[in-house]
Amino acid sequence: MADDNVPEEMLGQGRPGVPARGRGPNTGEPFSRRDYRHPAAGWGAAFSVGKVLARTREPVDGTRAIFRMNHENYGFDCPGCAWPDSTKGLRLDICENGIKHVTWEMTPKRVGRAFFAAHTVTELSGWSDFALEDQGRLTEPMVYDPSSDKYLPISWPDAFELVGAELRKLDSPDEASFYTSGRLSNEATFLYQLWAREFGTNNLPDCSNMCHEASGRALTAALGTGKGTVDLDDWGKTDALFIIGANAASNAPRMLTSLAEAYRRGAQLVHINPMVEAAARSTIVPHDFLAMATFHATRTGTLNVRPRIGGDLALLRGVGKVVLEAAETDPKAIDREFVDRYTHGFEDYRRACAEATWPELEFQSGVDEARIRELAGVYMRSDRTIVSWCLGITQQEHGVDTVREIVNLLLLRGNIGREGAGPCPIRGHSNVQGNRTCGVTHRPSEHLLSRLAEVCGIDPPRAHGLDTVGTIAAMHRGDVKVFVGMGGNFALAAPDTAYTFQALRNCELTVQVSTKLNRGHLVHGRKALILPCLGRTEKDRQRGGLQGVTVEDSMSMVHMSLGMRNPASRHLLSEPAIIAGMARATLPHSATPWQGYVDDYDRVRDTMAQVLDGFEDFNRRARLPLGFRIHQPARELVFLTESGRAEFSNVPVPDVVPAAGRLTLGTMRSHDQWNTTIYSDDDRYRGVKNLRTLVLMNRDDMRERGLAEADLVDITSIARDGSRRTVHGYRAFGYDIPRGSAAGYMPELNLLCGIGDFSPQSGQPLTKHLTVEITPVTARVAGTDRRGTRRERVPRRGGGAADG
Ligand SMILES: Nc1nc2c(c(=O)[nH]1)N[C@H]1C(S)=C(S)[C@@H](COP(=O)(O)OP(=O)(O)OC[C@H]3O[C@@H](n4cnc5c(=O)[nH]c(N)nc54)[C@H](O)[C@@H]3O)O[C@H]1N2
Ligand SMILES: Nc1nc2c(c(=O)[nH]1)N[C@H]1C(S)=C(S)[C@@H](COP(=O)(O)OP(=O)(O)OC[C@H]3O[C@@H](n4cnc5c(=O)[nH]c(N)nc54)[C@H](O)[C@@H]3O)O[C@H]1N2
Ligand SMILES: [Mo]
Repeated sequence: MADDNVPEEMLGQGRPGVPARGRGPNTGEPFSRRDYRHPAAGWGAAFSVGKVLARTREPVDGTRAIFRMNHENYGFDCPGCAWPDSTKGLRLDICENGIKHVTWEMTPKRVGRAFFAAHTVTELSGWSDFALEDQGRLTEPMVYDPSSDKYLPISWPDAFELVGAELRKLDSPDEASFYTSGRLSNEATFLYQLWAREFGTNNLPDCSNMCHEASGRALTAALGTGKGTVDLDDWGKTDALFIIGANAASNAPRMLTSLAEAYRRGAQLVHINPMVEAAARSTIVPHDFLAMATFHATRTGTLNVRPRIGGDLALLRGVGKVVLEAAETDPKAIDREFVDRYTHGFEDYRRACAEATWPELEFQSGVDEARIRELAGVYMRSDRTIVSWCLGITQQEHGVDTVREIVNLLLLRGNIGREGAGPCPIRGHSNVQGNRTCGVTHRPSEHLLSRLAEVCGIDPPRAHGLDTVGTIAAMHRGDVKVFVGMGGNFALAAPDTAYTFQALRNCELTVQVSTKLNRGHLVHGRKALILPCLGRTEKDRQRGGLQGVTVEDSMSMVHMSLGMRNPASRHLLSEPAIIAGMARATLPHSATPWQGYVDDYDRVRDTMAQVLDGFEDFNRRARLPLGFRIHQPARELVFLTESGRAEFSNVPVPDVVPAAGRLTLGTMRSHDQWNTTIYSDDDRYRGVKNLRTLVLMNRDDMRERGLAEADLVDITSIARDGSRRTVHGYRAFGYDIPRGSAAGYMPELNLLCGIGDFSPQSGQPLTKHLTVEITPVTARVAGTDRRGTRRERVPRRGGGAADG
């Protein structure tokens, strides 16, 4: 086919009538979708793990690594997610997706200089994203050569000098932006932000800007802390757990263990989600060998409440309304003493609840009054309640307000600062929380800046910097000229793919510190570097000996992670070494002991202990068997807010209902992907095989559009500025989802998220809230009828025969 090198087209742009291909392997096997009825994890997970280990062709080493993962004392921290490790000592606390994630990093395949010599960037641009990552681990630094359109080897010193020279050339340090993805260790994070701030900018966008920014902002405003207040022991003591807007079985599978344990204890497990995800049903916990052998499943949900997309605030307001009504006759319905002693703004919140009418709450939430009352009943009968949430709440226009509404409810019954109770955001990347704790933020506090000035002797800029969306817009305008990506896959993770690609291409220099080849290496600036680094599983040897790094999990536990494998290539450097190399080249007169820091990470930790609150005696405490928990004032009922109390909020219930003919589309992950890394085109728990370019719709919404199962559709988003973006050739499937709501996969559907469509409250792109029109295909594929399309083979590319 002539269009082989146009990835945008294979993704469904510009080719009406042709089935779109996703960013996964596109094996060409027939696709299907049917309901999955088995328990989560269990044998489905075991088989899937077996397949992955077989594919990496090293089951023995793979298995050994897994047995070291997340163990107290000298394991490496699973890079899969930020769910905390069990504190009950040695226990095989692992999950299917963690194993996939680790073995993905441990692949024996390598992308060396011969590979780059054989392929131009233009050619590689036609490969699928799966095919790019599937080439294996990067082995040495590479620089883009425009004359041959290829990447050529470059020495580390020359690479550093190129970065330094480009940065020194800028008119202002604010013409550079320094992105982080949440994998980076605490030590590397600290050095990274030190480099950016010593250089002179707070342009430190991170993946949090697309992830839990809303949670941080809301919790800070309400409780004076950016983090949740509960830990895993609290999960073991709670009476009621609310899990809102999360697909835990796929994205935090180790949570299944806690849910199963809670169920056995008799706790209520409420799932609030437009879709009934696998974790809302039952599980066979993989390390419960007896259950595995006898197929004995444990329930992991006791109540499902299914709001429309964006309907959570109205739903939670309704719960508050019921609780406050009950309090009029039953003083125990709320914890009046707690409210009086520790909170502020209660009367205004009470009024907001009283003024909200049931028709409005039902319409905006999509849940009827009886169900809301049932939910409130569960809440009122529970003495200790934990509310946890993830992206279904945060990637919304009203994400901050909704997290605050969660806190409102918790405050009503004093569910903070007590065992078994509190707010619990479920973070994504394994160290995304640590990145923020250790200084990566475009809105640093005056306190952090003055500590940095005093301890590190730098003069950090005081003005706030650019976040992710702000960085993209500034690159697009030409105001940011150098982009450094410290991990991650900015090009695909960010919204408005076409706009973001252009923004990156406008740069003078793009630098990507990565472990694997990805789209960000192909969508680059005039000059471009790929700098390969050690992965978390690998030994990090420096002059001072073997080094460990620390990470912080979702529940503020900080602990050591020690790599155990030999590096994928002897040319790899650690992330701290790469950062220090770039920093020295950028700041030739710097008084910061960059080399000393790299020689021995204890020295970085000693400095961190002086700069960061809660890191006192860092080196010793990091080496405790289970690490340590960062002191959390809100947990002790100390609220670092202006009023010194926990703050109620009282915003009006927002209008989230799509206009007639339109739907709200949320983008989400499949079971077989890790953000932009896609392992296969299957989504087991949603019963999908071999297809990513799909949209799950309510069956009545399909009927209304004349759509039958698996029909090809065009999806057009309508941005707030009125601009439209279309993907062609997606397939519609009927799914148990509320009317007016629809779902499809990220990162493919980032094509539809306009750059201006972010929440003014958090700056987060509205990737769970795209306003779309879904219509039958505008042209028919020659030779296929409506139903016959099921059998049709999607053309192969990328990882297929041509380049595999
Ligand atoms: N295996 C694996 N693990 C991961 C990741 C991965 O890609 N793969 N990614 C990691 C990262 S960075 C993150 S942030 C987390 C993400 O973890 P999740 O938040 O679970 O990620 P999503 O797949 O985006 O799923 C969002 C969920 O929100 C629901 N939802 C959508 N809209 C709404 C709404 O309006 N209200 C409510 N109540 N629910 C809604 C969807 O139905 C879906 O269940 O997982 C982390 N862990
Ligand atoms: N439409 C839509 N878009 C979204 C989301 C959504 O739900 N919908 N979710 C958003 C969220 S929650 C997040 S967190 C972002 C994720 O955005 P990112 O964090 O930028 O993306 P990842 O896919 O996690 O990054 C994968 C890349 O990280 C590199 N990598 C892996 N391990 C290491 C390592 O140890 N060191 C280094 N230096 N590099 C490494 C590899 O090269 C790999 O290709 O995406 C956001 N984008
Ligand atoms: Mo995330």
